[in-house]
Amino acid sequence: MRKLIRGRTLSFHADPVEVENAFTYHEDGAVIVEDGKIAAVGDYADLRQPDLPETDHRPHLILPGFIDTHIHFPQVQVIASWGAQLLDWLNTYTFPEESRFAQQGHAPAMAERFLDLLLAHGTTTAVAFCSVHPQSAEALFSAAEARNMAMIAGKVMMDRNAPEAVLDTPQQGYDDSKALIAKWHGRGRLRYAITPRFAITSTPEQMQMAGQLVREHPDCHVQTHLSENRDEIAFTLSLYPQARDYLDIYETYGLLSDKLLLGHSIHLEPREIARMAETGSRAVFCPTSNLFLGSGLFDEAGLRAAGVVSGIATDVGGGTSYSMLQTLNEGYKILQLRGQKLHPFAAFHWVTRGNALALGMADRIGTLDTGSDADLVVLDSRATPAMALRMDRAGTLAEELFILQILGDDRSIAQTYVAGEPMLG
Ligand code: XAN
Repeated sequence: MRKLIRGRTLSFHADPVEVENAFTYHEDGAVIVEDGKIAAVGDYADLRQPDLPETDHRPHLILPGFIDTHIHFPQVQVIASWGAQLLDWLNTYTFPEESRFAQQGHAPAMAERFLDLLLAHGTTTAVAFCSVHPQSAEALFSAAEARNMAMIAGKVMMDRNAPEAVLDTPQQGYDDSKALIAKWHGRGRLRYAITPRFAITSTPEQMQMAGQLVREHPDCHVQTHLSENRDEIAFTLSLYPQARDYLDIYETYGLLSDKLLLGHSIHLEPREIARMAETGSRAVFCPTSNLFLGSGLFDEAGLRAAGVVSGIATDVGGGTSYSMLQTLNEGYKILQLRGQKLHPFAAFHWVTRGNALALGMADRIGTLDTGSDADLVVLDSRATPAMALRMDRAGTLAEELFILQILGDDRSIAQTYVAGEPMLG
């Protein structure tokens, strides 16, 4: 089935540093979609064809769908929990909540709500932590498959320092992950992420098993957390006294590669930064979470200068919004506190092509290039009275993007397409 989607198309095609000069924008543009892929993008006048069905989104912008590189599916009912920093927050709210995913029917119900929320916020791909229970990953993969979404997910492996109800064992964690990989990895648009939660909740025996999974499945992503909070780092190092630093634990067990996504990566030692750059391991900036949990200020420019590739993510439910626009808003402010500037072109590059590059998937998602998957977001820059008023004084595309970046949220998502199919309304 071939169809045309009309609007102001915007897509990026270079590294973030060059991004101000490396985007393609069509004021009266169009995307032609065929069999879920982008068959062409360009000026409407050049692409229109008699008998081709058309959807007209003018004056809205059409971008590649947003990519969220770190989010916790079983935390949909933890978001906005009061008064704690990371370790307290995990013990008080998060682990008890994740234990509910053992209950029959809970994970499938939450999976539908979770994906509804992602799509309502313009997110078409997410890299998700599930609970320790394999049925939570089963539920998320099934629901994502039904919507044909490019979802990356994994059940957390965790065998200590949490309530019994959210613990596995090294062998169980390995066996469950292995079975999930066999069933879901590479099925349609789905991919598996091997997911040792973080070093605090995995014994050395479990880290060993995680390393074995990584060796056996080098094409799977790997996701965990690194250096989010000072108490977390101190506790981690007390559990692994041989380690040179926090990253060294993951290195010892063979987890470091360009498939590894290290959520937070805030309080890093120079050696850790150098090893991340050498191994291609990714840092993932989670601004709303870092502010909400009082964790610290991510050093985007420092990591970039050192050669570390960074993704950006919501980290719901430590994060306070599903919106990648609100994530950019808080990200802008954190970088201001660091004396760094997040230019709107770099920001929109980051949540589309930049995150796709961080995932090694920029040939398929995060772009409007011909041949890539037709995952799209349609953005309304005048979605609220405050935005409309501000837009009346905006003269450039950069200004418009910045208004979306600072004031936008799910109200600005006019439509979300997954593999060419409209998912809202
Ligand atoms: N470390 C974490 N950090 C966070 O923000 N959310 C979590 O669920 C988590 N687990 C370990």
